[in-house]
Amino acid sequence: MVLGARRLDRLRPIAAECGGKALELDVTDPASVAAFVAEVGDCQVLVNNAGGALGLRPISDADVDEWRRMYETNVLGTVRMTRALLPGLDAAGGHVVVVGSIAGTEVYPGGAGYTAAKHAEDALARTLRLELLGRPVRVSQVMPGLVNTEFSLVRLGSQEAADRVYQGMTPLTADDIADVIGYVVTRPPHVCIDTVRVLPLDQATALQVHRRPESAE
Ligand code: 8X3
Repeated sequence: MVLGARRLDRLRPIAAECGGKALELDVTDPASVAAFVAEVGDCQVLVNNAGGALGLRPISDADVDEWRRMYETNVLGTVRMTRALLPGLDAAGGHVVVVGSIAGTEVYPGGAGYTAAKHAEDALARTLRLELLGRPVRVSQVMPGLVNTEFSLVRLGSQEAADRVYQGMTPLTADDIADVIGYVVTRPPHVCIDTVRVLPLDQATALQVHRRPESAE
């Protein structure tokens, strides 16, 4: 198992836990992708997990740099990694997993930069499946709803704002999503799980979330 991310200090303990190798990787940087891929060797499963949202500005106030960074990470990062590892995946009878979002099937005011990027990632995953028809490579997309990671901290810029996103409800955890990915990639070779939408029980759509009143201390 080879794990790639920008923050090696975060990655190393996880790699140690699962007996993998931790390597620095910035999917927005072609040189970083090339250096990472050169270290990978045979690849049977590629999980494109890098992504994220920046801000909640309406289109009338769009920050084009934020849009560009979201597109670079969510969409072009997935393109770079998939293109680079596809020959090996094809030879090995491999599996490409794209971690999209329910934002790839929804729109909401203030979310256009992120939903546009996730819609593009959805189009990418579906197109790849068409292009690889007849080849021994499975393509699966996992689309989570609210997962309590650093996602909202990065998007909103403060811990207080991030905490409000998950207030009064029980969000998914990173482990819940890893569990789904583990299930998807361990089916028999002729079974391709196309798309999985995974939401917390307390969420119906990106904006429709059931919240319980905070209990009095
Ligand atoms: C984010 C999912 O529920 O915040 O990828 O729109 S949600």
